[in-house]
Amino acid sequence: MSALLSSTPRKDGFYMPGEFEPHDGCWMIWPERPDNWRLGAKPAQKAFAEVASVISRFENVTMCVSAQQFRNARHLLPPQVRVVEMSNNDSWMRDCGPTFVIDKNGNVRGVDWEFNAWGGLEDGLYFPWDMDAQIAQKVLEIERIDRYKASNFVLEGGSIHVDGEGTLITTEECLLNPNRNPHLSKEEIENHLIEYLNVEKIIWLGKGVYNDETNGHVDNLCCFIRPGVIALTWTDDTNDPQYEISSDAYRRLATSTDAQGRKFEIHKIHQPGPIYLTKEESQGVDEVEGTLPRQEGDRMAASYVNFYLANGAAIVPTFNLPTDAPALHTLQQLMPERQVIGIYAREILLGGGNIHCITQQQPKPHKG
Ligand code: KQY
Repeated sequence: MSALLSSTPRKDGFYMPGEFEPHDGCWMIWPERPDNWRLGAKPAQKAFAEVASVISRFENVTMCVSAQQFRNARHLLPPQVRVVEMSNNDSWMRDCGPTFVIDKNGNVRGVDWEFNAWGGLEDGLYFPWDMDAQIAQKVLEIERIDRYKASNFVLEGGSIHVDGEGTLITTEECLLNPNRNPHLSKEEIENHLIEYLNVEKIIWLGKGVYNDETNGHVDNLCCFIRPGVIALTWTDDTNDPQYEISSDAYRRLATSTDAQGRKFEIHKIHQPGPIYLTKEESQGVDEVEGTLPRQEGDRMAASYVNFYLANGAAIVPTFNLPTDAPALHTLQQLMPERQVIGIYAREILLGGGNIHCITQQQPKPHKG
């Protein structure tokens, strides 16, 4: 069974490990809504299937799929990917899935945050989001993993990164946005992060990637390669609005130390593009009231650092651009212990996120 716990991870000695630590597996949700994914989500489904298929070479993958899509997903996914029926509003497991926490005795538990579709009724990306809000609990029920409910605290998994050694990075643009937790002060938000992720030090960056519809999730801007080592999306073009955003993040990271007192080693990963939505792409999306429209010429929040770390691999979005090869090369140099694999991910980007946003790791608990 999956018990609802009334304590917090910190009180019980549980903490969120770094994504680079060993996994039991990876969770994803199958895309289908035609008001976010063009052409009835067919191209996106192929891209999601490729991501799942590649990750499944390295660790277990479970794809959560609506009843209507079960047969289609089962057909498009390789047999080693487990397909389970689960109602959903969209396909962003990073953000509506559970955050897994572990302890030193080999136990794993899950945190179930409040989810409001990136901004609720004020400027959320779709309505309703009730089925997405139940995904974390359902995943934990399937795995028989005990659950902490972070009531009255809205958080998406993509808005935080941890190093598993006491450090958390996030952005002010997202976590201090009044469309998430207007009832909480910055200090109260920090206290929730400390209690539910058991971190010691929070590093606040300013804004996320330019025009990111998540209000600046940190997982599109930068990430931990390992403790003390960060990959940061970058541009040298001083006329690009991303320049000031990335420069500010660089300055803040360079003048900080982590929870262990280390200075960060920061690696710049040059951004793709800029990439803009084409007329054909825009016309393929069913425009409906209440969902963020997709318009020709919209600049998309493309970044190579929105990658997923699987056991022994890094699965990196690519865009068929000249910037792909240098990004993959730099990431491979930074992670010689992993196979760095690029997947053409424009169709995922068109939905508003990328490979990290559609995946959620379940850590392998370890003893001592
Ligand atoms: O990037 C993400 N973490 C999620 C993006 C959601 C976009 C919904 N259209």
